[in-house]
Amino acid sequence: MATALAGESTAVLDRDDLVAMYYYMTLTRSLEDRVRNLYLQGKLVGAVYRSLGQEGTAVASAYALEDGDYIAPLIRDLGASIVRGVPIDRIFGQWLGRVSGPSSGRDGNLHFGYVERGVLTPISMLGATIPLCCGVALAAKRRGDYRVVLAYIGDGGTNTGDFHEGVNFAATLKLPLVVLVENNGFAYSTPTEKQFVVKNLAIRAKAYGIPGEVVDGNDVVAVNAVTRKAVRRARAGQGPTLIEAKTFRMRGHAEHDDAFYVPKHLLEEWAARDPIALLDARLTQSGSWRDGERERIIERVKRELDTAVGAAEQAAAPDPETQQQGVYASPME
Ligand SMILES: Cc1ncc(C[n+]2csc(CCOP(=O)(O)OP(=O)(O)O)c2C)c(N)n1
Repeated sequence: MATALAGESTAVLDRDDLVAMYYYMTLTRSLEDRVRNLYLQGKLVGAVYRSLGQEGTAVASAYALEDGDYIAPLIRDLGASIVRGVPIDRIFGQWLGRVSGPSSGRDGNLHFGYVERGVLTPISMLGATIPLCCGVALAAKRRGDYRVVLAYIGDGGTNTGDFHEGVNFAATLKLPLVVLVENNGFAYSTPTEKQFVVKNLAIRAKAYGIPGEVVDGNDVVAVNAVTRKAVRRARAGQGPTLIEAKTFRMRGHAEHDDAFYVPKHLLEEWAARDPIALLDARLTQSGSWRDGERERIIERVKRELDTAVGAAEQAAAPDPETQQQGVYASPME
């Protein structure tokens, strides 16, 4: 595994970056807590997916990108969308099915994109994300601007044919793509040992002829370093990298799933490696926190969430007359 603070590129992160990542992870976790509360209050339609315990992977990898780059988030990557600049009042608008949501109230969960900030809309068939990202990366290569596409995929999603076709295609054409596998132990109720027999999914990179990296997904410094290296490679026209971030899904697949099938000891082991607590400890041990800084972040997050939830609750529901808009390229007459 890549180790924290080892290697050339970690030095690029200063304490302000670490504090910023602490803020983004705290915001993501607290935002998802609020979404869960709205769900329990019966204010949301549909399932609530969250990234509890995995916030470090999404935040630290997205933090490695530059303006103009793209991400293709899945259901555990809300932190990446927040880092890339999706406003949180729009995110609540989405969850509440309001016109202020990026899908204008046509969907009520994480199936939204935000093109103005390079956030590609998730694809439900998971593995199909990778060929789609190949298309975006191919366009960037043809334009010659080499904007990088960071594609997220779960361990389960890597077992689809589309995933393999996509990575092979990207390798062959040397596309500016970074594929980040979030290996969180389970695909719904299926543990990884019932999905594949390799120890590390990143070893598959060898078969595509591209670099593969295994990283501790709860160590934000390590995740950021590995992603930054892959992004640099992609931007230099050297093609894709396959990163496997080892992390853990601390809730069920969604809030309706009590995860009875997840062994307790695994939850305990991973709780001791919580990414926010690890970063807090790092900042404390290195004497990097300024007086009251952590408390100010927690206050700021609370304030921002109060405002964002309030704005979303005030926003209108979509007008039924508009239901066919946005479904076809040109609306049906
Ligand atoms: C082709 C396909 N099969 C099944 C599903 C239903 N489904 C949605 S998420 C999911 C589990 C995905 O697991 P993984 O890729 O490991 O991601 P995680 O949920 O652990 O983040 C399944 C089976 C789907 N969306 N698409």
